[in-house]
Amino acid sequence: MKDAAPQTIYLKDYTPPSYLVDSVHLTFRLSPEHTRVVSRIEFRPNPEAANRDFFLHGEELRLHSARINGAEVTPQMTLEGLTCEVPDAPFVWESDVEISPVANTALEGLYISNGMYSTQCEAQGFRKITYYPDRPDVMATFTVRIESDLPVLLSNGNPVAQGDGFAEWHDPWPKPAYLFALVAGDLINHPDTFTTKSGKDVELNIWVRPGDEDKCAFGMEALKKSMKWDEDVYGREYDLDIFNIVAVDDFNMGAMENKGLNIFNSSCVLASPETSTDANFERIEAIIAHEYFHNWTGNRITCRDWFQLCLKEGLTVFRDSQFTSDMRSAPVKRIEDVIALRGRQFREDNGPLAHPVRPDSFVEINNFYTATVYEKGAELIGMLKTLVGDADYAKALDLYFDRHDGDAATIEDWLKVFEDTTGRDLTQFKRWYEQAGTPRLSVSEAFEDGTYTLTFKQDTLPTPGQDHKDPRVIPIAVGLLNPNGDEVVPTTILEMTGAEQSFRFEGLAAKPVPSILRDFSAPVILQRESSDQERAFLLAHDTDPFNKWEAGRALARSGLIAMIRDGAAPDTGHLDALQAVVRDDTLDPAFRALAIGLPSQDDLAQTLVNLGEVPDPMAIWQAVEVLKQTIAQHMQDLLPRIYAQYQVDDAYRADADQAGARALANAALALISRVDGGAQAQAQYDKADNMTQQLAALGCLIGANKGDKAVQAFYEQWRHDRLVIDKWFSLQIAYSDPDHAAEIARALTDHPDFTMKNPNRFRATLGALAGHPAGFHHASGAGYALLTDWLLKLDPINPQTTARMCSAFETWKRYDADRQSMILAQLDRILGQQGLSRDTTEMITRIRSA
Ligand code: 0A1
Ligand code: ZN
Repeated sequence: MKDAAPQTIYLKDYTPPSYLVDSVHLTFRLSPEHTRVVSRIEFRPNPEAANRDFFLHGEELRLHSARINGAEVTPQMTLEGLTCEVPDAPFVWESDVEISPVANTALEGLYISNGMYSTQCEAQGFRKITYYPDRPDVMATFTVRIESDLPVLLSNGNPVAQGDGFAEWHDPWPKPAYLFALVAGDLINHPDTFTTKSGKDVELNIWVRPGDEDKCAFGMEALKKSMKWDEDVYGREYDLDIFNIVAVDDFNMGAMENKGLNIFNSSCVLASPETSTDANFERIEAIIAHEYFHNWTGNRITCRDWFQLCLKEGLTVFRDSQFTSDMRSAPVKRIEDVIALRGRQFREDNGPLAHPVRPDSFVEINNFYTATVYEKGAELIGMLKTLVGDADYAKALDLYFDRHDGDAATIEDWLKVFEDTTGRDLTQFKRWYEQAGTPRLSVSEAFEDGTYTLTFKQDTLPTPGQDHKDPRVIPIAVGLLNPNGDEVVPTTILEMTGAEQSFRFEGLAAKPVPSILRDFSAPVILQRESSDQERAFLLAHDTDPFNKWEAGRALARSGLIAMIRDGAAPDTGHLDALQAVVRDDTLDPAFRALAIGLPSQDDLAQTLVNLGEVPDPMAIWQAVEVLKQTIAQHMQDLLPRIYAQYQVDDAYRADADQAGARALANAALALISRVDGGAQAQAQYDKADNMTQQLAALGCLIGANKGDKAVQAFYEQWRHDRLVIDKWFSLQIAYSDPDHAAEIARALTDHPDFTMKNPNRFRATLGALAGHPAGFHHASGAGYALLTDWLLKLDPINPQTTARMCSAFETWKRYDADRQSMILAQLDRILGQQGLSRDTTEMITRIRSA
């Protein structure tokens, strides 16, 4: 049956399930076109439920037979599942359904990727496997039998039996259906073991397609480190005999935390120095940790309903950030996280797709796996921790695990744990979960008789469906510096609760320079009139690494804005301050590499909007080009020295130290290429033995218009490696000049290696175009048209990936009338497509209604 008419689901309408499930037995007879799924499910009436309506979700299923307590029944089929008369007492439901994994291009439910069977059930994919109450508050133990000739047959939990053509698995931990997984294929494992702190041996495996077995070692180390870290820091031990990870090539997202059987997009687990960059290694380590940490925050304690998604995602992102900070450099991780937060979440919060961290309605839940739920959700946990302090945070988490183990919980449950631990009232804090939009925090200061006063005002612009905003509690970390650069007041947390509030610091000899929002203590936009002189002072003297970086960023931003708005020349004051940081050997090279980076073009566009201007993407691009060119010339003597100094002689290691050195050397190389015409980049390309150096050099060569030969050579070298070829697709677009970006992207979609069926390849190509602001927003409209053409082609095949990419259009209101009308025409073209998916319809409708 086809999709039901789009329906909005509201948090306020939540009702408990009518029937609960005690156990599930599934038998899969795998076949590409005619897989049979036989289920035996023990139901019992839920004493907490208000009614006895029996409904099972089911989509794209062929029902062969159904039985209740052994007697054949004929259910009534509805658009989204089935209903049936059932006893008002515990009963056994059995069904036999047929599905076609090979026809499943949406990659939700059971599908086939490169000859292997794989599943994706979050959020609502299980209903494409069998009839079931597919909601996270129905938790059950699962026993699974897989029948297939394929050599490797995996499911959740522990293996219980295995023989010729079958395997059986039992998961003793009750779980919702979204955590179900099954994998079958001709796979090779990279095995290891881990002994938990209480002495239990756990078998670990990473399963990959033949040929990829040399790319598992790093992921395995990351897994073991994650297991140890969760024991050491959160006291959480693993709870099964086996932990399996599988790499699959066709996957809509990064990875999935299925109980005991994590399934990964191969790009998020496979790694080798020759094929992966340092950034890839860092990301893989973080995602492996993220999925592993879900075992407690997500699986043992899950979400009552999908509105509570941030309960597991915000907390798990926060935990994986803590892990990365501990494994690598905490300041560098914080800066990277804030760059990502501003780039994706602030952008979302500021446009038509803005929604609260806990949304109160949705049409398609897959559209809410957003930067707001994930990244802002994690910021809220960080703020809570700052407000209650480390010791109470640890106590509250222990209570959370104690009190809610085995539950499908809510944000109310989460906050109550903190209230009970600390005696605090978190009513105001809860607004962070309920109100969309990024608060703007403006600051003014006064100094009199040794007393320094900071006055803050907060306000949040209206967002869709929310005109009025109440003040939120904001932890503002502040330090004060003396005019000579010494710190006179170390980091102090100011707790702002009102719309306007002042804080006093007494006994100061001179008017201090404030360092505000240290370590980015709250996800707000700080608005403070400040001079470039003061920014340069903080860049030189701030003891808080985040704010030191932030000062440099603010300097670059103000210089760029003056160039874009007033045609000003690049500010050499800024360049001298920057040069001092780049030269400072006492600073972490990774930090210095971040300090040379400029604000993104999207950040500059938004800054201009905040100043009441209409941004011109081409003018922004040109200003950035001019500034980079000027920096390159200004630092002409320094950069080759830095480049030489930070060459790594030791054998490649993917650790933070080596990665930092390579990042700084590559940042220098990018600038050097602007003055030497790419000579140094060519030399690096020719001798590179790792992807970090090879790819950076290739980018420089393309940027210097010297890339043709290397682009060709790179393809020949790597044509057998799909993950590297994804990079090849992206890079050519990312480094293209704006006048040709759409044309280059279009030509790449004609390349024989382009396929829209693989989400990674689609994102590498069309996502790269959407990520090139001056190319995508080119005045010709060619970028808009090309993306739309492909969204329309992809939607019937893979709605989820189509819908996610629609956010490329979310900033349309920023731009001039011509661009707006070109975008609107494309949005209408999308909405006009017959049979457009619910996912894409919701996204475009929300974007359009801005
Ligand atoms: N829960 C996973 C992400 C994920 C979400 C949805 C998916 O399909 C719609 C797939 C994966 C995580 O946070 O890693
Ligand atoms: Zn997650």
